[in-house]
This record gives sequence, structure tokens and C-alpha cells, in this order.
Amino acid sequence: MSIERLQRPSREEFEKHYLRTGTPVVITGAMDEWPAMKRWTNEYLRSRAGERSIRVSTAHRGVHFKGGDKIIDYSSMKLGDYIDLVTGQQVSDGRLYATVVPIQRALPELWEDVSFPPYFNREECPSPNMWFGPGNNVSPLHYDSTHNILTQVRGSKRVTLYPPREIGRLYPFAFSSHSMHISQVNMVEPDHSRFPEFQKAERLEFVLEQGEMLFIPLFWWHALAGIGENISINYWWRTPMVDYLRHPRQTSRGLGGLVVNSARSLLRLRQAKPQPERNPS
Ligand SMILES: O=C(O)CCC(=O)C(=O)O
Repeated sequence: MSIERLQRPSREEFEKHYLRTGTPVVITGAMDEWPAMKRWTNEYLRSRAGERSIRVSTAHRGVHFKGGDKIIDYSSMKLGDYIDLVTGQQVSDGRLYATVVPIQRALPELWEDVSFPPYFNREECPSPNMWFGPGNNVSPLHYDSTHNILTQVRGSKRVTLYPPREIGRLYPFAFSSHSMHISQVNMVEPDHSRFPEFQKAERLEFVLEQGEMLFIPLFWWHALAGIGENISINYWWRTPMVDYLRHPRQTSRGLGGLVVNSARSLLRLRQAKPQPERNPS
């Protein structure tokens, strides 16, 4: 399998050949006019939005936001401080990664420099997100429950994609876990004795270059690794119900997880100790 690259297709062409068939594609030339492509140096980002707060993830065993039910180690810091940290020598390469930063709300001064890809209706994507990595930032192998366009504004990323049908070889966490959409296989150091089928899974591997957009269809597995300093904006947009029906296994896992986790929350609420009443003063 190899990824197709297409110069600025029309929306009709995109919908007919890629969206409706659930086929990933790299789109070139569709973000050349975004001011961010020229403007987004570290100096510019610091001067425009350095005082704004962003969410930063810390890697575990080389990978960000991974693992069973404990997942995710996040902290909050100013964009300017983050840039100082990752461009200085204080932290090792790839250890920190600013992920899923809702750019319109968190960094409104920077949102002016980017736009929506012309392949879905804007109102269907309530919150585009910025991903700002220092290089060597690795996201785990996982799938999402919506279609996605990942745009590469600065730097590049190594991408590995697996079709939804390979789920049986990719060892997701149990459907009742909060990480049900994440593979237990660590892409940085895969344990082939625990996960023997993993090597047999059909995959697409390529580099997403600066100025390119990647369409990741619903339920396609993806893992990404930043090459040098890198910034992406991603757009998850509302996916029509009919697209879920094409993937009964993933859809039923999602619904099963929802039921189990709602029941757990209800149970926790019921078991919560009543707080002692305060004496009115
Ligand atoms: O770029 C990354 O590191 C991860 C992006 C991702 O997982 C996504 O857009 O769904």
C-alpha cells in the first residue's frame, strides 16, 4: 500500500474518491496562502501569544498520552515558557509535547493566521487543535471516532497508518478502558513476543511534509513522530451516522465503552460519601 498525494482537489473530488470510500490521502498546495506558513517562527509565536496558557504532555517510555487507565501526564504552562524549554537544552528531545491545544480559544492571536481546509463545513468542526512538538515527539498508535484532517504548518512528521480492518492485529486496550482506542503496542519499542500479530498488519508509512494536509478517515489507526520542531493543526469534524455503520466492530466497542463508563460514573456518584454539614455561623 502507498499513500496517494493529490494537488488541491475540489471538494467534490475529495468527497467522491476519499471521504465516501474512507481512503486516506495527502493533499498538497491547499494551505499555501495561510499566513502561518511564513509567519510562525518561535519569535513570532512568543511575541503574539507567549503569555497564553497551553497544555503540555510529558512522554512515558518515549510516547505521549499512552497506557491503560492511568494515561496522560499533562501540565499547563505559558506558550513562551514552553518555547524556551524545548528550544533550550533543559529537557530531552521529545519529552514534552503541546497537544490538543484548542487554538481558537487558547491562542486567538494565532488562529488569525490559519484557516479551515475547504473539505468540510466549518460549523461541523467546533474546535481545531494545535500540536506543537520539539522533534521526536511520538503519539501512540490509536484511532479516532471522527474523520480528521491534519495540516502540517511547520516541520514534518513520520506517519504510520493502518486500515480499520487490522484491529485484530493491533491489540487495542479493552473496550471498557479509557484508552480503548489506543494500541497496547509501543511503536518506539514493539514487544513482538507479546504482540506477535502486530508485524503482519498492513500499513502505510510516509512523511507528512510542511504545507501538506493528511485526511485520516474515521477509525483508521495512526501513529505520528515529529521530525525536528513541528506544528500541526488538526480538524476533527462531525461524522455522518452512516459512516459509523460501515464499521460495526469499532462502533460497538465505542458504544460498549460508553455504557460501561457511564455505569461506573453512576456507581461512583452513589458511593460518594456524604459531606458533613457545616454549622451555619
Ligand atoms: O500529530 C500528532 O502527534 C497526533 C495527531 C493525532 O493523533 C490526530 O490528529 O488525531
